[in-house]
Amino acid sequence: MRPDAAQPVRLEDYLPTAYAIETVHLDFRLTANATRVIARTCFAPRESTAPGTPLVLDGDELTLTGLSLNGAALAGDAFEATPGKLVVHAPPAGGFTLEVTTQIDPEANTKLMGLFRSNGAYCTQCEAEGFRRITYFHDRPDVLAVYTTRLEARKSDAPVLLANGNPVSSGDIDGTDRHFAVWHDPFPKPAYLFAMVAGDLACVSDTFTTMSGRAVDLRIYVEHGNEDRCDYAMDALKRSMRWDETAFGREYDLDIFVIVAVSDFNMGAMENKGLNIFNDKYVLANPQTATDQDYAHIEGIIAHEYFHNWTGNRITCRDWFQLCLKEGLTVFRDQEFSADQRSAPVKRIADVRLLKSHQFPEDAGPLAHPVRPKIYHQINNFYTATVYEKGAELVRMLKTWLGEADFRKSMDLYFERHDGDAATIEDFLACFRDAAGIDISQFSLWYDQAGTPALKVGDRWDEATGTYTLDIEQSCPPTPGQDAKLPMTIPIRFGLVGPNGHDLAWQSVSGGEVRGDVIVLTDKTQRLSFTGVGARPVPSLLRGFSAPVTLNHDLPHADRVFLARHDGDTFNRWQAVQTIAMELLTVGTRAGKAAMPSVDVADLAALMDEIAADTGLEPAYRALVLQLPGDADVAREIATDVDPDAIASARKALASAVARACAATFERAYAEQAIDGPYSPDAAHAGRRALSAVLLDYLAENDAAHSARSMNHYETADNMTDRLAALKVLVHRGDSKADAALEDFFQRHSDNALVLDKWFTVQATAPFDGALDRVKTLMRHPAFSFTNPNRVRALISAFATGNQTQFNRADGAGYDFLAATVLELDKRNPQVAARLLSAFRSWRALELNRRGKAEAALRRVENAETLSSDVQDIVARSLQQG
Ligand code: B3K
Ligand code: ZN
Repeated sequence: MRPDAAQPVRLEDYLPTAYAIETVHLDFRLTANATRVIARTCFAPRESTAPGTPLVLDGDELTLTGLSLNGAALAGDAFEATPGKLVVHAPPAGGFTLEVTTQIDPEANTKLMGLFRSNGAYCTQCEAEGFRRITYFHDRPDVLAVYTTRLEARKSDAPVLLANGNPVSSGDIDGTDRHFAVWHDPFPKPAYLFAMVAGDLACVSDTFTTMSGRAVDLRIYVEHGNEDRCDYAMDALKRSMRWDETAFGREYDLDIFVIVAVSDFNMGAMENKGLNIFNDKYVLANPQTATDQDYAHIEGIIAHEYFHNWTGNRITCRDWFQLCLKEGLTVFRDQEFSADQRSAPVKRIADVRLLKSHQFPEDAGPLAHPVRPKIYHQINNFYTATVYEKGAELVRMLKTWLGEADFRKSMDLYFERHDGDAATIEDFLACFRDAAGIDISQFSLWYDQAGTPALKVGDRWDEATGTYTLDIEQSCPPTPGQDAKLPMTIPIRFGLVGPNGHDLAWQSVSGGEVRGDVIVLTDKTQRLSFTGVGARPVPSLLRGFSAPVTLNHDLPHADRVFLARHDGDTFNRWQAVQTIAMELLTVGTRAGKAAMPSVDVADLAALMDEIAADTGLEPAYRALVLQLPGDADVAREIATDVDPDAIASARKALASAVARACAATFERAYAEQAIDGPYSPDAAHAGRRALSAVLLDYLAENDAAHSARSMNHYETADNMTDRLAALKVLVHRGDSKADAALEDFFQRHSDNALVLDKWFTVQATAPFDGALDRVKTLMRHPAFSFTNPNRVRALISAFATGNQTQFNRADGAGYDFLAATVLELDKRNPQVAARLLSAFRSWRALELNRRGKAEAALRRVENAETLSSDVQDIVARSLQQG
């Protein structure tokens, strides 16, 4: 092990601290390079704490400049301070007040954890362990305290001073050019929810009246000049507040709710109590700068952070192993919100696509971990698709299993029983046990067993007796550190589709529990027999993707085509088309594109033609059905010896065949999507634009005139969604007009960094030779900045995760580039570097040559002289055996 590797933290070792914290008074005197922080904290020993037990506080790169206990300076031998720890050897028995003074350098904080500067404004990010970069503290989620925060700064530097809670007082400091503000947060919270912001920011305000009639002051702070791009975020906030009242009975609890948008931020946003800090990408929008997808993300993330006020803040986590308690649950809540605000089937498909593209590969590779991990070296690396997205699926399964009413009852009990607690997954599940009266023990395995379970299905129809039998076997693949897995409770929503397309009834069922339209699987193998079925059914299983599993059922091709046409469950209609396409693509990849059976290709094209023309289906849904599985989806399906070039060529051949067969319909449907009147980001209009973008791409496939159509789409666009869709078609098809369009796009938006991110991404994801060189050149572009996480993600992460053939170049140059870039970035910002490195998460699935080259690149990272604990953790786990 490297000498600087972080020691592992284990769930089984959990112990509370010896001292609790009642209150903390923080006093910041802000200057760019030497901010002084005084933390006056009241500690109280726990009942079991022996008198004289040392007080041990967390720190990270801290400089201690003063220390007193109960008002008296501490003698040098009474404590020990290093940048990473403060120990008071023998504090007095009973409660005591410790006053710690530290000096920190926000300007030099390139990790963007703790207190840092973004475009001149001071701001904080404390989750997971950033507060210890501000002062010595019990920086862990189970120590809850009431915070009072005083901020002092030069008026010209920072006219706006914000912290958690409600404002208490503010004013000028006589005889100086400084002013101050005091904020008080009455709700006890852990340190990771602390936040402060100070800067010269513009404010957009509104009000919201809660269900009990309290008026809440709503404010969004942004850099000057961005005020006119906050309307959508504000509207989304108000809708979120109302929705949480009606859907979960949750009311907001402070007098003010503040959102601050900053341009340098490691993640999407942060739910600090009453003071959410956002990556500006997820706040700022107008039709000229934001795509429909940006609007949807803004809505979802504003909601997510707001919903954390109850699931995360009022009820927080006992320790970081319980992260999914707040994240999985809050993702589930934001998914439900967006489904309610938009189209539920379209939202579900989008969520499942995200789960499959991000979480399934994680679960199938060396970085696999349970939704509730049991060990970590670096907690920052566990803000993963597994904790968030699979965590949300587990909550969704509870709802599917129990039904709407018992789900709500259980959630009500959770809020009532645990308000003010730092809770665990056991606490959460106990509420479902108690409110719904179910045995939750087998279901709880979902939190502990990593890997995507597989269901192998066989079926039989007995015409003579009208009996339909389903044989289902569940298994879960081995994952790092976990070989044998136990069977789990799996809710399978289903229907038996009859010849006329309607679901058939049955008289009785044996072999397992069926609640309404949900089979509740519990055993490794189960045989369910349905009697009294009127005709041979076609089974529609896992409707709505009711469990995060893979389903292996050799359904005859004709049955799949039947489901694609007739399944009453819109999700499974989409799934049927995807499965047909996936079968073709895997054959085409393994045996060459000529091996795709032309009859099946024709069936797929016929389905797509019908669906494209079906004006009874919403355009957003049609857009999803028409999209073939992506290169990465096919790679995931193939799973071993993956050759990205073979996948790309099969996919191109299939897209081309579909485009040829459907040309006339696609042309007509494309024309039908044109929208008269001004841009609106609402779901109906966005759906039409999504469909027209998919069709534009197909139409460019075989059509000699595509250049003119795409260029026309680009030039006549009155919004970013249409303009970017056309730019992508031009650039990704290597169109002769691509460079001119890129230049035009740059000129239009040269003053807007967030829009230029799209310009970087389009180029980084262009699927042909030269993309890597283009990325390297763009890294020297004046609009690029290695210090801004959004720029790094837009150019470098987009290349590594969104350009399968070029990142996975057979000569390994893509891997070498990523390894070198990660090492460079690691010196500044380990969290973003570690995230970038996880683009290697599926390297073991590659064919031999690429696998060797990827491993060599990972070894170079592993052997670098200095590595952050973040990158060290990812590289070590990526390379571990088994
Ligand atoms: N809770 C934050 C994520 C913090 C990540 C720290 N490395 C945002 C969210 O999930 O809402
Ligand atoms: Zn969250």
